[in-house]
Amino acid sequence: MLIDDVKIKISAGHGGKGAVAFNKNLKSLGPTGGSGGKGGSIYGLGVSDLGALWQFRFKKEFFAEDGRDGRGQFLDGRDGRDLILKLPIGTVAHNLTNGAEINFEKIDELVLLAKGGIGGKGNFQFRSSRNTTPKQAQPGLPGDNFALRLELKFIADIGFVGFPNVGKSSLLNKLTSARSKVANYPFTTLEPHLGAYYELILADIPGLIEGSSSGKGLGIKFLRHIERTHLLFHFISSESPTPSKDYQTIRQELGAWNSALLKKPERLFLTKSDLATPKELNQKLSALKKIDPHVIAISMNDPESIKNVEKILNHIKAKPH
Ligand SMILES: Nc1nc2c(ncn2[C@@H]2O[C@H](COP(=O)(O)OP(=O)(O)OP(=O)(O)O)[C@@H](O)[C@H]2O)c(=O)[nH]1
Ligand SMILES: [Mg+2]
Repeated sequence: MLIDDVKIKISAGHGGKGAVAFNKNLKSLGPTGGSGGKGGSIYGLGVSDLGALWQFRFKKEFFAEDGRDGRGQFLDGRDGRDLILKLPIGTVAHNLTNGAEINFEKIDELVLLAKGGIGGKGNFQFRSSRNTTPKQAQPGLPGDNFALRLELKFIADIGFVGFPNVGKSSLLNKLTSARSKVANYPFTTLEPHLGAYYELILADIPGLIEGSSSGKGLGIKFLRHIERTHLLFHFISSESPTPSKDYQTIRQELGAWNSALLKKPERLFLTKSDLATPKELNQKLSALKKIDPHVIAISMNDPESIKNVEKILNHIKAKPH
């Protein structure tokens, strides 16, 4: 199971206290209280492992170490150790406490999430010509603590959408080295899958049905994974008696999630063309041409049609958005 939406709490370390201490040596009286160490901060680190949010499945609270207190004899407290949380690229960290949003888009990118509190000054820092025996020291300050929602949105170029069982995963597997499960029943794909066609990342997502937006089937929450794509590939099976209606149904579900999905450029494909007679195929293609004049028929059993899909991808690859 892919974890793609979790809430956690993070608390950076508290700064250590400054010390009040004096030299015990009678020849050199004076303040010797060291300062407290800084509290550890919490950082997010972009990683390629899309399953990295799994670490938050049970553990929900994360703390960085507190700074140590200062001591006498000029001993400053040690800084608290920082904590680094690995987050898959494509993660949006929504800070539920202050409303900020941070996007993790690059591998190895380190971003501060919560800053550790500063340490208090010890009395040595308060010495002056007027006050050679200061008795004051500061407490350390608390670190930032926030509630975070970590939402994974795949970074893909093209999103595959359509009813279940129309051949989305079959095509992904054919075009890329992905191994998305394929079977002759609806809702085979339970989680989004990515595949790379050269530098283009294709995202195969679970099938949609009428009412997905109100929770039918697998629901629509996985549509978040194609929110950032540049383009949608919309697949309609030639087994369907009503291809144009299928198209509208899927569009309605997409719009219910986020109307921005409806503004993305899309390409239509009439799949499983080997299962329709040439006459039926022509009828269905002409119906769909009213929606996308470039619609093409494809079949896993027709290598020429797969080449046509590759041509489209090569064209997209050559003209990045
Ligand atoms: N005859 C024929 N069968 C196909 C073709 N493409 C896919 N299939 C079969 O159709 C069934 C569904 O294919 P999938 O690729 O799993 O379909 P999907 O759209 O990913 O389905 P979900 O994951 O349930 O949304 C499988 O049994 C495939 O072998 C095709 O071009 N021709
Ligand atoms: Mg599938």
